Amino acid sequence: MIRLFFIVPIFLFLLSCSGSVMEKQSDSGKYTIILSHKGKELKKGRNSVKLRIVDSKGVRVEGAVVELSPWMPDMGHGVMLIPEVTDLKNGDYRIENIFFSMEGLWELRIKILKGNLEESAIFEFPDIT
Ligand SMILES: [Cu+2]
Repeated sequence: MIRLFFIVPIFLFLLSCSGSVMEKQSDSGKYTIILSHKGKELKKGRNSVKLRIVDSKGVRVEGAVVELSPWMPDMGHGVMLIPEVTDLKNGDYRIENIFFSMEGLWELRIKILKGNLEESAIFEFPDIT
């Protein structure tokens, strides 16, 4: 029983180290966005991620309109391909066809629209290869 108290934190720590789970507050702090993906890192080419969106009370944000766009800040460009968003319900959203066209620093710029609230967040990926 005691062993679980050690194993669970170590597991979560390893998970966050491998880059497969990232967490960000939206600009106003109203939402927390948890981004996860399979495998260790996002790569040049097409990628998929899952977003979980929760509000400040920890309630999952269901039925939002989620938009995501890859952006390369150093060169001031995005990509032509528009990522595909699927609402998985329960505050989870799957995003496919996230295309990084070249190596380097990329941002994933996220917009979340629900009711008359528009929140945004940026996840950074410094070393896409
Ligand atoms: Cu570029």
